Amino acid sequence: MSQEALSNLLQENRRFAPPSELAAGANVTEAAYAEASADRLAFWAKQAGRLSWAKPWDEVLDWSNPPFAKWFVGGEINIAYNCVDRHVEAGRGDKVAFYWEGEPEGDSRVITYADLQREVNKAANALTELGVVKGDRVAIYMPMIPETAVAMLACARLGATHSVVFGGFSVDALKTRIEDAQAKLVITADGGYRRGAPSALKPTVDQAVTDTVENVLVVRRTGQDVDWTDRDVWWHELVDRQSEEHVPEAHDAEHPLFILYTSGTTGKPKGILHTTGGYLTQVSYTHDAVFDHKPDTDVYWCTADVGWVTGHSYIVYGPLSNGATSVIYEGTPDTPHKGRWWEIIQKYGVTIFYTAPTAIRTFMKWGDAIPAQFSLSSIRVLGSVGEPINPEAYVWYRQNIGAGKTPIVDTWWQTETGAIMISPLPGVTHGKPGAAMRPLPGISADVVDENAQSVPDGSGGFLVLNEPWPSMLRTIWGDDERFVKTYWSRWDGLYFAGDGAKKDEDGDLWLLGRVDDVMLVSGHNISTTEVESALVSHPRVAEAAVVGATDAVTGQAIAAFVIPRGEGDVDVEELRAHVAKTLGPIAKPRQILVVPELPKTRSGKIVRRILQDIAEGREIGDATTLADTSVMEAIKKALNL
Ligand code: 6R9
Repeated sequence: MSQEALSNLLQENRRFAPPSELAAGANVTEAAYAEASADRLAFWAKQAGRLSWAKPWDEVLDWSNPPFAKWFVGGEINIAYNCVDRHVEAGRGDKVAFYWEGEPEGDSRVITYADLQREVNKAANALTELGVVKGDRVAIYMPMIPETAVAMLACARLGATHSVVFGGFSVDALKTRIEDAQAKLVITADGGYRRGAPSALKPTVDQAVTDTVENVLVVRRTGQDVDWTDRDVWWHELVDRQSEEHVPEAHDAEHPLFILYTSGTTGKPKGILHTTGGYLTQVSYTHDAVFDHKPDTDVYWCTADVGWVTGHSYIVYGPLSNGATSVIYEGTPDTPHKGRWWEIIQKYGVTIFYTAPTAIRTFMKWGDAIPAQFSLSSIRVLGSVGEPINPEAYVWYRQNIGAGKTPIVDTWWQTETGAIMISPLPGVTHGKPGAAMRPLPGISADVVDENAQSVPDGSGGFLVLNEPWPSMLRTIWGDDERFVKTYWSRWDGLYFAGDGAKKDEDGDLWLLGRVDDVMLVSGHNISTTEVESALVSHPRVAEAAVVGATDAVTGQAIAAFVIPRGEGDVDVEELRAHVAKTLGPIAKPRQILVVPELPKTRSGKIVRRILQDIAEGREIGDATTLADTSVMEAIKKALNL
């Protein structure tokens, strides 16, 4: 990206005030911002007090060796105890922890906190019998079933560091992750249900295990045939016969809790390391504050896969630390019909719903009539995560899922940040479609120019975090140097998130996508996000992905891929004119290609590299991290490639 700040082309003036009832009873009020900025460390110490510590900390933050932070120094805590046992001890053992909904209809389970305690204890005893001890690494390659959360909590209880690998990843992806973490155990299942059929997992593990792996622990989920070796152990044979008692040991606040790999655009995946006390403090606080979670009345559903950081922080650790009742769904949103998610919301009376813009745009494409068939009146807070939410998708979500009145929290954060960093508070903030708004209380962020100078309101630049935060990544597993180089070396003392952002006239923040994706057209920086949002604001466009393609005249030219909404042919000239009208002639795409699907990762992020290959007429590169590799065939067919 050049010296010039990111463009600021999009005009979006709609505003939504928090509903007065929600504002009146909100967990967090405006006062929290002032309280936190008066004494940030005292604020976080107070939030850490939400948890039950075996030994209090001596110091809130040790930042004497930046960027290597230590939070709650000297404190000791057990995460599984905080997420499970403590609720049972407080007399809430009968409260539902998880309503689990399998993909095959009628296949559901209800798991109370007392059930969860028994299962986690048995699993911890089973892992101990397999020789897993504190400090070992355990890889988890699972479908979305309750045993996945149980396995994570059992590791946390023992102090074994888990590395969850998304169940859609290939042999190579799993193997490099097992190797890098030197996992001693892999926990998997025979398979899981996806799109109406069992989908195997165990054969991938069989090919991916390396020398360090002593055992593979296998949950029987689908009952499909699996190959078996001496190394393999059935979960039901080992775990079911264990004692239901297990005494949790307290772990140091900085004990490694988990490694989660992010692929990045180049090179070997980065093992993002999160530790114990600070991580749980911030996921617990943010789950309470951002979703206004009320443990006695709310039914919470985060639709993420547990292989994504959102699943770690907002399906497992955040909600359980707050004694939440959550829904977990195993399968895809269109099985056996396109209203499955809304049917689940109706069935369980979901009150807080957290999903990704990619899913929202898919539902827009499927049409308003589908959610309209279900009662969604229980919903009182909606959330979004994973990429900037296009204003049009925001308004559709509010209108069709939120009955035109439910606040939407657009939550910006990363695998690296561990927990939500920038978001509206549903009882405080006036929502603006497309804006993540302000850093949360206790969090400090800014938008800076090339020289690390804070930009004025109304301008764009680079999003940075300028104070350490409790759930920050501690390093890249085994590679401190890469940690410093990747995140902390661009400007002294600032964490560079890799995202572009702008401050509007009120000083509120709008995320503009990864800076690597910013296009340079005739000397102007144009954000892919803004052009995509302009396209999605046209009634005939459901989804759009934009890339900069090399162009002899303009340096880069805008190439857009759109998925149509509604029936009939799409007039691409009309779409080009619409973008020119919305953002200005400079942002008019050189070409627009109509496609049935877009290449995406599991967390819904568009893999622009692949689209760039198409736009520049190259052979299509590595597609192994796509959520669904068949998408590429559909695109090639539509474009006659
Ligand atoms: C939680 C998660 C991180 C990247 C991040 C940014 C994008 C996530 C966003 C958002 C705009 C939001 N991102 N949430 N951009 N608005 N509300 O997604 O983690 O998979 O590591 O991705 O996702 O580009 O830098 P991760």
